[in-house]
Amino acid sequence: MPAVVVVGAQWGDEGKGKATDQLSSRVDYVVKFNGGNNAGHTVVVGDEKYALHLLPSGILSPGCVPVIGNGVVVDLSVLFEEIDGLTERGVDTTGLLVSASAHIIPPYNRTLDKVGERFLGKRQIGTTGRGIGPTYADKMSRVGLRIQDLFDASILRQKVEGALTQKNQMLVKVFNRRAVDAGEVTEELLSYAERIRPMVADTSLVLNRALDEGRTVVFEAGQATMLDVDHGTYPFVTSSSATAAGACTGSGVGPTRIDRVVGVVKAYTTRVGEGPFPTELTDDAGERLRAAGGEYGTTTGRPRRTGWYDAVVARYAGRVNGLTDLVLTKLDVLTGLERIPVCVAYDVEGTRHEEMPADQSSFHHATPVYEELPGWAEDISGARTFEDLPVAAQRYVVALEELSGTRISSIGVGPDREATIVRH
Ligand code: 2SA
Ligand code: GDP
Ligand code: MG
Repeated sequence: MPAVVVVGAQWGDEGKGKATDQLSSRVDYVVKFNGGNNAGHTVVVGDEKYALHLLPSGILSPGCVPVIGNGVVVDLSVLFEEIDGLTERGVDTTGLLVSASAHIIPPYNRTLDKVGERFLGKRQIGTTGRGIGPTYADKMSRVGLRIQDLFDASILRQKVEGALTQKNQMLVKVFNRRAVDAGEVTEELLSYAERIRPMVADTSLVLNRALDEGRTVVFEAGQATMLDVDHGTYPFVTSSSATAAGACTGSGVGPTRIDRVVGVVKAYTTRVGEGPFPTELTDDAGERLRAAGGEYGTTTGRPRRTGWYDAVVARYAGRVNGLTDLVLTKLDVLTGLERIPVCVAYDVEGTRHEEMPADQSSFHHATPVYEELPGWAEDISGARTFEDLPVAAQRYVVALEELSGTRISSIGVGPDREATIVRH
C-alpha cells in the first residue's frame, strides 16, 4: 500500500488521528494536505494523550517523516508552540518538512475570521476563529503570503502591504477596528524565518521520489467530506478541499499514484459549528452520546452536536472520495443502548431520497428514515477480533457496511492504539 489517503467521511472528529497513527508505524511519510490549526486530532499512546493541530499525526511515530504540504495554511506561532510542546514531552520533531508553497496565516486574518463571524450574526458558520477562511480567500484572490516569501524580506513586505490595502479598509470602515501596520506584521513574520528555514523543502519532489523508491506515504485529511468547500454542506463548511482529491492538489502528488482511500466514520455522527445535520439528537439520547463519546472539540473545547449514524452521508462520502475502505470508530460508545437507529434514507417533503440531495435546501429539510438495530450490553473494549464482539455488535457492523457501500476494514473499540479490530 504505497500511497494511502485517509479522509473524514462525516463532519470531522471521526478519529482520523488514531487511524493515521496506527498506519504510520508502518509508513515512511505522513502528509497533511489541507486545513491548518483548525484541526484537532487526538492520539492516545499508552498513558500519554496528544492533541495535534497543525502537525501531522505521523510526528508521533519514530522513523516516519511528517510533512506539511502546499495545501495547508500555517500559523507560524502555533507551529513553533506545537513543536516546543512535543519536544518537551520527548517527541523528536526534527524530521518535519514544510512545503515552500504552503500559505501563511497572518495575524490580521485571525482577527478578520473572528470579527467576520460576529458580523454575520445569526448566519455565522461557527468557525474555529483561527483565520482559516480569510487565508484561503487570500490564496484564491492571489494576495496570500507563502512560506517561501519569508526568505525575501522586500517581497514579503510588498505582499503584506498589498494584502493590507484592502483589508485595512475593511477593518477600519466595516468592522470599526484599528488599521494594521504592514511593517509590524512583516517584522513578526520575519522573526520566524531562520527557525523554519531548515524544514522548508520542495515537498512534492520529496514525496514523488519517495513513491518512486517504493516508500509508503499516508495523506492525512483535516476536517471531513461534509465540511469540504466543494462537496460539503456549503456555506457551512471549512475553506479547504478535505476530500481525497485534495490530497493531490494539496501535496503535488498525482491521482494515478494513489492506491487506497480510507474513509473514517464514527459508529454515530457528530458535528461542531453551525449547519444542517439530519440525524441530530437534541434530547437525552444526544446528551448520552456526547458524554459517553467525550464529544468536545479538540481545538476549541466546544460541545459537539451528536446524532445517529447516517448511511446516506456514508454512501455520499464513498462516492465523492472513491473510498476503498472504511475505518469504523467508537463502536464502544454505543454499548448499553437497547436499540440503535440508523438513517437509511431521507424524506424530503414526502419524497424518499436514497442519495444525498443535490441542493442544499432539500438537505436542510431532510428528515431521516430510520431502521432500528438491536443493541448490546457487553463491554466490547477488550475485543480484538470480529468474533470477540457480541452478535448484535457484529450485526450492527455488517449492516453499516452494507448500507454504506464500502467494506469496513477496521473497527475501533476504544481510544488506545491497541483497541482496534483489524478485519482486512
Ligand atoms: P473553520 O475554522 O473556518 O475551518 O470552520 C469552518 C467549519 O468547519 C468546522 N471545523 C471542524 N469541525 C470539526 N472538527 C474540527 N476540528 C476541531 C476538533 C474543532 C474544535 O477536532 O474538535 O475543536 O472545535 C473542525 N475544524 C473546523 C467548524 O466547526 C465550522 O463548522
Ligand atoms: P479526528 O479529528 O478525526 O482525528 O478526531 P478527534 O481526535 O478530534 O476526535 C476523536 C476522539 O475519539 C479522540 O478523543 C480519540 O481519542 C477518540 N477515539 C478514536 N477512536 C476511538 C474509539 O474507537 N473508541 C473511543 N471510545 N474513542 C476513540
Ligand atoms: Mg478533530
